[in-house]
Amino acid sequence: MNNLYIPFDENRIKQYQSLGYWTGKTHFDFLIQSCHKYANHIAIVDSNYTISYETLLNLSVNFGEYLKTIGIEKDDFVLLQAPNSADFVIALFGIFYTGAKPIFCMHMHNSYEIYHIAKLASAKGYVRVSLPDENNTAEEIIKNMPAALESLRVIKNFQLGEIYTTLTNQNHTINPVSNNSTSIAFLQLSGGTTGIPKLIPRTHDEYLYSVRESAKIAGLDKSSVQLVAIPISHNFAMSSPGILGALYSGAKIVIARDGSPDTCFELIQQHHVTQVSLVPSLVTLWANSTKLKYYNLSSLRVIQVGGSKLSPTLAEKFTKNFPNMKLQQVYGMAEGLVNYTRLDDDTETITNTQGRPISPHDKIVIINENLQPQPKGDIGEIITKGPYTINGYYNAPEINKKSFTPDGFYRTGDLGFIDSKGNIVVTGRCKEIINRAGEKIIPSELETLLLKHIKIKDVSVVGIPDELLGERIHANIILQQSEKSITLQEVREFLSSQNIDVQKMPDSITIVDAFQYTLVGKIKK
Ligand code: OOB
Repeated sequence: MNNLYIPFDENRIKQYQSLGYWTGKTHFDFLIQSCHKYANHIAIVDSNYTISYETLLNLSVNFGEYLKTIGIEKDDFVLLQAPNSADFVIALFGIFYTGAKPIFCMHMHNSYEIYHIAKLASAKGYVRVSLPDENNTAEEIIKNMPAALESLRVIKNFQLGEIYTTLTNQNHTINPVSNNSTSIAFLQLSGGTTGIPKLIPRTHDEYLYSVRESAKIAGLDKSSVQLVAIPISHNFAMSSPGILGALYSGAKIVIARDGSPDTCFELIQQHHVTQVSLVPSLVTLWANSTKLKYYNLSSLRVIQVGGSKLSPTLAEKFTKNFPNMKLQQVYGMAEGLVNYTRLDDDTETITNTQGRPISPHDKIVIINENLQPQPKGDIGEIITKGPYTINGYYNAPEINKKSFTPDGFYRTGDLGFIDSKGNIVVTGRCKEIINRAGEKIIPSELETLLLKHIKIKDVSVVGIPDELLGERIHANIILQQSEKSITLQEVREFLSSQNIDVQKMPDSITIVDAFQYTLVGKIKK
C-alpha cells in the first residue's frame, strides 16, 4: 500500500489463501452473506429497537449511501464513536459500504484522544453517536481539540436512535464500493508503552478468519443469544467471537448499555441470553451481586472471560457455583492473536490456563530479554506471528522497531509460559501499561499531561493491585519546592480541563519526596 502500513508478504498471503483461511471477502460481503442467509432472524435487540438481519443490511446500505452524499469516499479513514447500541453496528457497516475505513474510538474518548488519533491517521471523517443525557457532540469535541486538523472535513453527530429513524424508510439497491480483501479494513486502538494509543491496521481477510474460527470455538449457532456487556468497539466485543461472530452464526445480539448486574441480569432473563463475554472485574461484580437471587439466569450456557487475568480462585469459585455454565478463558489482543480454553477442556485447564490459539498456524514463542527462545515450561515474554496478527502498527516506524522482533513476531509485552498440554498461562507483563478492569492505560501519557501542572515537579503513574478492578491508577507526585500540597480532586480537575477520557483519571495519589531509580536511570515502578 504505502510505507505507513506493513503488509503480509506474498508467500504468507498465498499460504493463508490456499489453506482456506483467507477467503477473499470483505466485511460488507460478509454482512450481505449473513443477512441473506438469516434474513428474517432477529439480528439486534437494544434498548431502543429490535432489527432483523434484513433490516440491518438495509439500514447499513442506507447509511453508507448517506455517507457518500456528505463526502465519504473509498479509503478515507473515518473515526467512529458510539455507545453500546445498534447504531454502532449500522454505522460500522455503513462505513464499510463506502469502502472507507473506520477507526474504532471508545465512546468515552474526548478531544485529547480524538485529536491524536485523527492526526496519526489523517482521518477525513468523524461519525459520533451521542447519548440523550450527554452534551458532548462531535462538533464540541472538535472545538476543544488542542489544534485544528486540516484533514478532518466530514463531521457528523447523531443522537442515539437517529440513524435508525431517519434511514428506516429508504430503499437503495445494494451496491457497495468494492475493496481488496487483503487491504486495511479498519484501525483498532491499542494501549502501549509510549504516548497516545497506537493504530492497529486489520485487514478484511485476516480479521474475518479470526471471527469465523472464534464463533466455532465459542459454540455459537443461530439459536444463540449473545449479550454485549463490555464496550462494543473493543476487539473482544467485536470479534472474539463478539458481534461479528454472532452475525456470522445467525445469532441474536442483545446490546446492554453498560455491564452492571442491574442492566444485564434483566436482559439475560428477558431475552434468554445464552452467551456473554466479561472482563474479570465484571465477573466479580456479578458473582457478588445481591440481585443474583431475584433473576432467572439459567439460559446462560457460556461465559467468556478475558481482557485481563482471571484468578484461578475466582475461576474455581465460578465453576463450582455455576455448574451448568461453561467458563471460557480468552487471552487476546487487538493486534491479533487470540487464545481460548475450549468448551470441552477439563476443569483444571479451564481454571488455570488462558487457553491455546485459534489457528494451527499461530506461532507462539517464549523468549528471554535477549530475544532467545526459552525451553518449554519456562517463563518469558510471549511473542507471536500468524494468519491474523499484524506485522506493524500504522504510521509508527519507530514503535515498530521495538514492538516487533527482526523476524516479524509481535512482542505482546506479556509474560507467561506454555504448559505440557500446549496451553498458555499468563503470569505477568513486561510492558508498561495499567490494566484497569480490562481498559488499558498508558502511564507515560498521564505523566506527560500531569507534568504540565504548575504544582508538579515530577510524577510517576503506576497500577496498584485492586481486588475488584485488577489494577487501579495511582500517581506518585513530587511537588515543586514552593508547593505544600495537591489533592486528588485538583489532579482530576486539571486532567479534565485537558479533555481526556474520564476512565484514565487517577484513582489515588501519594505525595513523595523522591523516586527510586533503576541502574539505567528509569523510575523504579
Ligand atoms: C484484549 O485486547 P487489548 O488489545 O485491549 O489488550 C491486550 C492485552 C494483552 O496483551 C494482555 O496484557 C491483556 O490485555 N489480556 C490478558 C487477558 N486477555 C487480555 N491478560 C491476562 N489474561 C487474559 N485472559 O484485552 C482482548 C482482545 C481480544 C479478546 C480478549 C481480550
